[in-house]
Amino acid sequence: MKFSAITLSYALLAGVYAAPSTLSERVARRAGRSSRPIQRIDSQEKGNDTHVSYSSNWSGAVITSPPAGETFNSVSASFIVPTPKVPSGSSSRGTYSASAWVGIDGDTYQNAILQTGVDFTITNGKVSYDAWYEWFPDYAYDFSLAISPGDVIKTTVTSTSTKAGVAIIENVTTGKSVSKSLTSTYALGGQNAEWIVEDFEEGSSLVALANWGSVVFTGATASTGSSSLDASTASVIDIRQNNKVLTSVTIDGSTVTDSYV
Ligand SMILES: *[C@@H]1O[C@H](CO)[C@@H](O)[C@H](O)[C@H]1NC(C)=O
Ligand SMILES: *[C@@H]1O[C@H](CO)[C@@H](O)[C@H](O)[C@H]1NC(C)=O
Ligand SMILES: CC(=O)N[C@H]1CO[C@H](CO)[C@@H](O)[C@@H]1O
Repeated sequence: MKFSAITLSYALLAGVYAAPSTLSERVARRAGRSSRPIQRIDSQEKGNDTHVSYSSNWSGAVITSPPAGETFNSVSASFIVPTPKVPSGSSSRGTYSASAWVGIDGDTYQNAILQTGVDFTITNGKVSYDAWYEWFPDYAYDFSLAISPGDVIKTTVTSTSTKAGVAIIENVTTGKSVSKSLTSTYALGGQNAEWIVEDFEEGSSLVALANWGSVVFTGATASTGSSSLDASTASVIDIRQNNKVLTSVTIDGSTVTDSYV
């Protein structure tokens, strides 16, 4: 972590929680924003044989190991950008966020994550979005892309080696896309493929979680050099905070439905 970034995080913690509006404010906010590896709480049986894990940070679907002898090198899915709402019982003043993304690693393999997605935020009734890419443990960086609720976007991360890859967000309606080639000294293991809605970290605490309704990841696929898998072998993760389960996730082939409940 860079010293300037730490200083900035403390500045953010000191109470600058207004909605970022200028580019420099957005960049400043982004410097303290991070999508993190999963923080597991526990696992238990749900129904007959569907295993669900609980996390304070992640909800969604994770394939926790690739086929024997292979590693994941690409994960993608499309989703409709949701309109975040204030959770019931919470003050309508304040900021609530969540983030939908696809990624490689970060669950059982915690050294690195290659990920891309969209944050959705409601601040004092005003909705805003940020499209981003990240190679954890570095911070997330913004794509220059104006996102609106109802947009259909396709998110893809592909590694070209353990330390290089590309993040792509495509507007499915127009076929136009933004992409960023990335390198890192933190090698990917290619061990996990995931489709996640996250309570991400800003400064050094989790953002207050927004009610995102449902994010439906369609065409959820993960590839290795030789296999293409859908999400049907993935495990379900739900967010649980203060002993309350806040999400409901179902998997049907290449469709992962992640709802705030
Ligand atoms: C478990 O399986 C039995 C037999 O197929 C079924 O009747 C029951 O509803 C299932 N329970 C759950 C919680 O899915
Ligand atoms: C995608 O394209 C549609 C149609 O031009 C546009 O309305 C929408 O804002 C675009 N969304 C993004 C994220 O580029
Ligand atoms: C509230 C909470 O448990 N937050 C955790 C989210 O995940 C990060 C990274 O694993 C942890 O550092 C936080 O404690």
